[in-house]
Amino acid sequence: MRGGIRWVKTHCARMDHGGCSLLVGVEDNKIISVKGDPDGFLNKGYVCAKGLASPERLTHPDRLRYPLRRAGRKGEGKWERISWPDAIDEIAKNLKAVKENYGAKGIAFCQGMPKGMEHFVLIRLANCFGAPNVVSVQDVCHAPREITGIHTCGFYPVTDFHHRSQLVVLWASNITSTNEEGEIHSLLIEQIKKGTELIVIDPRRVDLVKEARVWLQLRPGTDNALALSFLNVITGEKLYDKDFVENWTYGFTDLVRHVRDFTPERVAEITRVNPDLIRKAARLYARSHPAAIQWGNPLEHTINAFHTLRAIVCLMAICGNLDVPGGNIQANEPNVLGLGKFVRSDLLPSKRNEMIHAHHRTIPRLMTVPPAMFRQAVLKGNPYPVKAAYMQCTNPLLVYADSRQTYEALMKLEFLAVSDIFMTPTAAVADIVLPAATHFEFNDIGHYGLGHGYLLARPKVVDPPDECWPDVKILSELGKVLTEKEYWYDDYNQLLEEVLQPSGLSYREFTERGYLKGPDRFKKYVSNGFRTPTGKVELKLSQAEKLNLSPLPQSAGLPEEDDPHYPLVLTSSKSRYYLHSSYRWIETLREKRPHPRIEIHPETALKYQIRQGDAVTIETKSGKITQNAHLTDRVDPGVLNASHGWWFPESEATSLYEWEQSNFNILTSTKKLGKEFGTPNLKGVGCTIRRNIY
Ligand SMILES: Nc1nc2c(c(=O)[nH]1)N[C@H]1C(S)=C(S)[C@@H](COP(=O)(O)OP(=O)(O)OC[C@H]3O[C@@H](n4cnc5c(=O)[nH]c(N)nc54)[C@H](O)[C@@H]3O)O[C@H]1N2
Ligand SMILES: Nc1nc2c(c(=O)[nH]1)N[C@H]1C(S)=C(S)[C@@H](COP(=O)(O)OP(=O)(O)OC[C@H]3O[C@@H](n4cnc5c(=O)[nH]c(N)nc54)[C@H](O)[C@@H]3O)O[C@H]1N2
Ligand code: SF4
Ligand SMILES: [Mo]
Repeated sequence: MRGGIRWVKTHCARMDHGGCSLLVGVEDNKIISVKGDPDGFLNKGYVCAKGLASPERLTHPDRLRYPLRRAGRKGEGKWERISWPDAIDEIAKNLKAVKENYGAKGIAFCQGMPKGMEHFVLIRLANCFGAPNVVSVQDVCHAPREITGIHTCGFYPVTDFHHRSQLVVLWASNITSTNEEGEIHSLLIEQIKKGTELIVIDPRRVDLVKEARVWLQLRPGTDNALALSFLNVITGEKLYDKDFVENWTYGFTDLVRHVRDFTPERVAEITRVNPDLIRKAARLYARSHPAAIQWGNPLEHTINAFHTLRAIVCLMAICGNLDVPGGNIQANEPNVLGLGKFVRSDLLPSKRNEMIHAHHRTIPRLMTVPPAMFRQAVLKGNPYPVKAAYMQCTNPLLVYADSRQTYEALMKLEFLAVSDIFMTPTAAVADIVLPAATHFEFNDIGHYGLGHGYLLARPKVVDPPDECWPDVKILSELGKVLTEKEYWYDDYNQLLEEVLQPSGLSYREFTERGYLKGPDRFKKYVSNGFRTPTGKVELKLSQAEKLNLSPLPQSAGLPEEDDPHYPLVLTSSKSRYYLHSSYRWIETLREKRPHPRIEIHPETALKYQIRQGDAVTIETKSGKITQNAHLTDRVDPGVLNASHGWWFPESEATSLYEWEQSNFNILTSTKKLGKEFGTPNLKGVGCTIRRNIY
């Protein structure tokens, strides 16, 4: 019997960090419609193309539906269907064997962008199992911003779009495409309509440049020098907030002396930005109150991430924009279970010393292994061997810098299990592939642990098909076999109740409310001081020596030396139609962006005899790939913007879905890594191009 349409309110997820409230129409266990919820706390009715296409993930005919065991050589594309008990057994048997021979540190638990509670349950499983190595893409995604914030001002300063800003700086943030971490751009657009001004710092003329008072079209990978130049102008012209600086900062005179050399003229040579524009932007930021810096992900794609981000937090501080409404705030979390307790860090107090990267002396607060260091452990046994990995929600063959090194590492692992919703190049070289249930198919909590001060309800809307299991269930079942049963529940949904318990709400009550938000409280430092060793914003780090860090933000100039063989400067950005390497197989999205494209200025195209749509070889010192030319004056003639995350799900399994063909990370390298976070240079890489001749 047909039941008619039922509308369920939930939040979008796993198409980016998530955040938009959605109204989902369901009929007979099938989603037939998705709409933006006008009452959405973050989106006010907005929904993007990915959100609208998101139910197609559930029903794609090629979706993984049963656990698979490798039946041929690694990567040969031959599989046999096995039962869940057999899959769990086989994973447990292999992980236990490695633990016996090499210790639990010989196993890596790998996660991509955190997508929901599965991320934290994975860390819990690793802790319960005694395994210190959770590998994550955090080295290029948020860890540098969060940890640098904590060292400098005691918290992670997030943009407050919920209160009026006089000015917003979009610094390496293409918010109308990426809406990252729930900074859904509709909130910003509302503000712009009411008169909020904009500065855009981006090598490309992104959508919001048309609304901007100033656009700094810098050379990719040079934000570091630019930020120091802002500090030079603002301190030199005494445009800072004097009361704040006097009462709440440490090391101001040292910083002033330190940035004296970074004049706009000198920095213009590095950044290619006109010195007068640098001055104009710095003055505008300093004179606007409150002003917020929406700082994006490319700031983390450099070996100098720590210094760049330190300089930017110093800017927020000296201009009096920290923890004020409409500035960069310390979001207050709702009353739910703390992360440390949920992930059971108590069970593995030795983790800090045992983690792979502790041996490389990265910044001590970094609790996940940088992927480059994980691969060194697999390939060279440095600092000790890693022999097996469990991966969920990630596609390392596309998303880690230096894809060939990733390939070698994956092939060398003695055992690899991958949980995904679709066969990917990474899953294709695994020993066991697990069919995950995905968003809309289980109860989940969004934005837990992300530091934005709210939790979003993502109640289940439909049942998963066939034998797809939510990751949290898979991890719980593995936990019961690999670790003490007492850490797990008969019903994995209890893990969600555990998180919510301090709030006094059940999961059901939480979903009725839709979201939980911490209180709006600002300028907490007035009563408590900043949570740094000096109680002030540490423009100069008071414990730099102890932590093996530079006390003041440094500049290393260009990300790499100019090389006449590679005269063009390469960067990349995320596509509004995809999430990293995910979802090239969703038809309605693929129709919108069928090919990997590289943005080339028409003058440059002419010089290299390239026409619109031509297949073009892009070559760096590390390798070469092919993408299709898209001629546009959005980029400077000296700069190219390529697409990240491309593979071809429609091609042969034996080619690993042509993982090498257009994959941006074939062009990147891990030879140089940032000392603090193990981050490679992904931006500002020297390259050359030519038209492919067939
Ligand atoms: N549609 C979509 N949304 C996403 C994602 C996705 O893959 N697709 N990924 C999600 C994730 S995990 C993240 S971390 C966020 C990231 O979201 P964003 O921070 O917006 O990241 P990007 O798109 O990489 O880059 C943002 C802008 O920086 C510019 N840029 C490139 N190089 C440089 C540079 O060297 N300096 C400066 N100043 N700007 C530069 C690019 O031109 C681009 O316009 O988005 C999230 N949302
Ligand atoms: N050169 C370069 N490299 C980059 C970046 C860049 O800008 N340039 N960006 C970096 C950043 S910011 C990030 S966050 C990383 C992203 O790194 P990843 O998070 O590894 O990226 P994705 O390609 O989105 O891979 C996610 C995988 O999860 C699967 N998946 C989706 N839903 C589920 C689910 O419910 N369960 C399971 N088990 N699997 C699911 C998808 O099918 C997909 O294969 O890449 C980083 N790498
Ligand atoms: S912006 Fe993000 S959260 Fe909103 S609908 Fe699109 S993918 Fe979903
Ligand atoms: Mo990310």
